[in-house]
Amino acid sequence: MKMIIAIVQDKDSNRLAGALIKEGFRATKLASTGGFLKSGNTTFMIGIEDEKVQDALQVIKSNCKVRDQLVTPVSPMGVTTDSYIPFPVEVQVGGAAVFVLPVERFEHY
Ligand code: 2BA
Ligand code: 2BA
Repeated sequence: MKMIIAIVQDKDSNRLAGALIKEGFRATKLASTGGFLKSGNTTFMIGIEDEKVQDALQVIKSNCKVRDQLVTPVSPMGVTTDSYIPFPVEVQVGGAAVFVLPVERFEHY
């Protein structure tokens, strides 16, 4: 058994949750925050049999889009000086950052 941890954009989370249910996968959704953008994203935990991992990854891949997002970097040392003008820069936020972990044991009471 494996645990898929997938961090996706909030905009894709409802569609992904619906698609996982439709395909018969069980999942838990957690509200999370990206460390870099400091904005909300959604973390899916999907406990799954080894042989179904690829199918679940395909569902994630086809329901999550890559998007560009503008971010204004914080000034050096957190202080804005005359010589530092913060320009927004564009970062590409992934469709999904996915980790597949081995599960030693699963109990369901
Ligand atoms: P929920 O996803 O809201 O599911 C609540 C209950 O609905 C489940 O109880 C199960 O009886 C049923 N259910 C869920 N998905 C189903 C599906 N695809 N087909 C048929 N019935 C389904 P539990 O199995 O006791 O799960 C309770 C909660 O534990 C779940 O809430 C979910 O948040 C989490 N969970 C269970 N199995 C999981 C897994 N393999 N991976 C990640 N989270 C899991
Ligand atoms: P955030 O940390 O808010 O990152 C959003 C996007 O900003 C990232 O997209 C990446 O393009 C950029 N970024 C993040 N950290 C950066 C850095 N130190 N330098 C330059 N650019 C940086 P993704 O890579 O697609 O990640 C989307 C979200 O997935 C992340 O949101 C984070 O919540 C999660 N994530 C990505 N990689 C992770 C990892 N190795 N461990 C844990 N969570 C991760």
